[in-house]
Amino acid sequence: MESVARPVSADEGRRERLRQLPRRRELENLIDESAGYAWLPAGLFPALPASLDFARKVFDEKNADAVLDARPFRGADLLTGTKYEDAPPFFDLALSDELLQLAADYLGEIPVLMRPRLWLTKPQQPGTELGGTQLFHRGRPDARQIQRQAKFLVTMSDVDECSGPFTFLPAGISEKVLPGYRMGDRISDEEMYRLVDPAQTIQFTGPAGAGLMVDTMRCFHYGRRVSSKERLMLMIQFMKHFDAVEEDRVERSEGFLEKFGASPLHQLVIPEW
Ligand SMILES: O=C(O)CCC(=O)C(=O)O
Repeated sequence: MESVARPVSADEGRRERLRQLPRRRELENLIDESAGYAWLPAGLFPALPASLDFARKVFDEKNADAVLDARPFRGADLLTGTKYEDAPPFFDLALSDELLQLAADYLGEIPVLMRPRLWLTKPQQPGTELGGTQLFHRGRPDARQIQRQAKFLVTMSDVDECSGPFTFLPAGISEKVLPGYRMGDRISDEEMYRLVDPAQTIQFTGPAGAGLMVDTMRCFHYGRRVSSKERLMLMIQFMKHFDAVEEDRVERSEGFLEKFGASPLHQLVIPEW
């Protein structure tokens, strides 16, 4: 009987490709599945210094005119990378072998890059009520179905307790508290700390250039409770192809094709939809 090859689905193709990724031994098994996060070891990301220089330049150019969101907790997106030309150094970091290895291993397939963002948050009046992402949450209210993503946060300024550090609970703890939790909903400290010892929260502080990979779908987290020192943060996130929300997708542009057009792997990371 004639055998007919079963067509390979897009997602299967992405899983198969995992084996062809360029790999660094030091990054193998960096992310503990039950924790849902990992600190990025300093010195292993050759594309990072250019991102720091670029972020500083964007900050110097835009800070004076930065329009903060009317809601004090939002701060400003100083830059949103809709295409390669908007922020080549951020895209070079996002598309680097090192970040792709970590994101792909965690998601179990060659993932899709979503729009990188440069966040600026500024001190707010003492006593201002907390809101939005300043409250514990996981997932996103506009896409509650998404269960997993790989988010990279890299400090572009020195961040300490006064600059509203990103603060989170490991996935193992997060997934056990609040069994009826609806993804994207906000939880007060009071409610969370009735269930969890505050000592179990982890704060992401560090000098400019420090990095964290965290699954914000699995780990409860908050940030931006800035008391006295502004914070500049680069956010790069990857999703599974199936989950990649339309409004955060990156456009495939001339600049991208010039640099990565010959790489079938990178074509999957910024696909043509
Ligand atoms: O800016 C922060 O530290 C919080 C970010 C956040 O809530 C998120 O990435 O989902």
